Amino acid sequence: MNMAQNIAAGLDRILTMEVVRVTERAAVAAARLRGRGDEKAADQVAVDAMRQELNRLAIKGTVVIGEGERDEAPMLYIGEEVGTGKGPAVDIALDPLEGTTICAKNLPNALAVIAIAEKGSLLFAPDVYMDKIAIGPGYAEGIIDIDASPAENIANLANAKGVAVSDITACILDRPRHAKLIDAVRATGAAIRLIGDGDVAGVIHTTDPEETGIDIYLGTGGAPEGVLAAAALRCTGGQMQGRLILDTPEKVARAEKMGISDPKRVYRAQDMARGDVLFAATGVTDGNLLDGVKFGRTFITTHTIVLRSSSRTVREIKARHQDLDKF
Ligand code: VTB
Repeated sequence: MNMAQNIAAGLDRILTMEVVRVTERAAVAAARLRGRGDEKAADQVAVDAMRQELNRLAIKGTVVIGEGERDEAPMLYIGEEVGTGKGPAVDIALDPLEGTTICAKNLPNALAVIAIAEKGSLLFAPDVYMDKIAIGPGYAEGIIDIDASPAENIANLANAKGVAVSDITACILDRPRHAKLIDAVRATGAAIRLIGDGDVAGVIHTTDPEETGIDIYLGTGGAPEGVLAAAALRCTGGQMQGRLILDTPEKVARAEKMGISDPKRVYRAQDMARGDVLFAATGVTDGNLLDGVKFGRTFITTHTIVLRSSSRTVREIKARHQDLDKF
């Protein structure tokens, strides 16, 4: 493939391999602080580690989903330029430690996550809540609808899957704000997996129900996490809809500043992450899809999933790191 073809095909494919180091490194750093009850410290080391590795990538990257606005996050803030500056211009969404509380408590499914897309292709979302619904691949377009009731969505999904509603499991963040949603889902006879945090993993889990036991993701979580999850679904297939919750004039104004003119718009995965997208996640703690970092006496093991939308390739990379000094 010559240079022109490579560009026409989207992101430079070599990035798919390079990006692994970025999440591996953040995951190892965070994993050293698993189960210490200190969310901030775990997040901080993950941010530092991810930034260092990111700055070695041959890209001209702009963080569009990061650790926060410039004044609240010293590193990996929204708008920060990352990479060597010599390479393709790309947008980056990242969460060096998705599930800080999970990591601090050493519970399942904490991840180090990144998505890279062509410049201008990721939704520039404010850090507000987003209402989300997602299912995995293999279903006709439109069988879920964010405006339909949970009962309708679950019935449609069960029907499409060819199972009883009672065979469906929904993943929902365990929050008081979801009390009604939880009641509505339970009333259908479906099961619920309540998660403490980590709705990026929650959405991704719908893409492999046989492995994870989760068929559908429902409820409100962070909008930045929504964009990251959408990037993953673009690569694996599956359907997602999200709507920002802009329930105060201040939030509407913040969103407007970021270019969002219709506060009620429903975004599909392909609206949140367009064009060619790469997604990588390394397990920090053990989870349903990824093992957590393992510290051996002479080596460290990491488990990463790397996805690319244009080829729909799903790579799992188990790495044994023997040069312990590099972390
Ligand atoms: C979710 C979850 C994250 O934030 O997006 C959640 O995936 C939403 O916010 O791990 P609340 O905690 O206020 O419900 C996290 O828990 C933390 O970023």
